[in-house]
Amino acid sequence: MTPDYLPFHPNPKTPDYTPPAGAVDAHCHVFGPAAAFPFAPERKYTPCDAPKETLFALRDHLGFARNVIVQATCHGKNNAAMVDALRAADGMARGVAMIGEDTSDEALAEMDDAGVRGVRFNFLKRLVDDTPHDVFERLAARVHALGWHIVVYFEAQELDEVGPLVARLPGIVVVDHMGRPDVAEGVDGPGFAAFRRFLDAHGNVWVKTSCPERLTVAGPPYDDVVPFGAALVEGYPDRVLWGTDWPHPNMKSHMPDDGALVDVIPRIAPTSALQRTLLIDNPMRLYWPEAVPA
Ligand code: 0GY
Repeated sequence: MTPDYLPFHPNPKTPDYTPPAGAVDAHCHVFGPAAAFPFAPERKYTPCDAPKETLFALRDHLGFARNVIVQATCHGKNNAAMVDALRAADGMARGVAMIGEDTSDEALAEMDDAGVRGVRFNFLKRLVDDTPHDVFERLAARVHALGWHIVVYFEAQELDEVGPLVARLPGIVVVDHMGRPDVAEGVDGPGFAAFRRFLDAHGNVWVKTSCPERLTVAGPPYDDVVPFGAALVEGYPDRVLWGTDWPHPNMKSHMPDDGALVDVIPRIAPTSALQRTLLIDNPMRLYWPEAVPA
């Protein structure tokens, strides 16, 4: 099976920035290996294999302790590769699944046992076929009952369409990749202002300050994206997460050096207190609450 986008960086640098001990990479994926975990027939892209062993080695190399492994569309609603990685991680990984109405309560319970703590609703038309909003609402009610949260992936121009649904979802809702702003508009542009108003209005909505590599127009070292991440960390310190997005599915412009991505962290979270909140306190509250002292 031939991948139809760039392979992940073969040899990421050691970051100049050292994350605090216990840091969580709160957005990454595992893909395949296809021989064991075939990709979904309905997928919109074919990734290269990105197995759990490589993810765990990268985690150690970058100075992280834990991973949140997010189901990506290339595996569809078959969460087996992600669950296999969770079971191999010795409690040091949690998962976010993709499910449908045909996902049984038994399957949810099994995923919960493996460490899944959320579901992802993907609204990107280039990645998934449309799901009616009432289906998402029914799925949200089912997983809310398990204590899971919801991750949503949409682009800035879809906020008007998706925002009302997101506002109705129960519990914590995490928006992927800063809400995918149009960086060319600048941090004071109308799209990001609308996203910030949405965050201001909905205190249960969190945001991942991830993916400068996807959002940038200028390219590395992502100077044009830094103000967006910095505004979110400063404005919503208790509702931000950070992740590598390794192995960067579907990246066609350039493949980031994961070490260089880590070096963006102190530029968006300039104090050690903010870095601790972003990399430890927030993700631990969401994914390992049992390990957080009361
Ligand atoms: C990401 C981003 C992308 C892919 C997916 O589920 C996915 O296939 O999320 C993308 O293409 O923007 O978070 O990995």
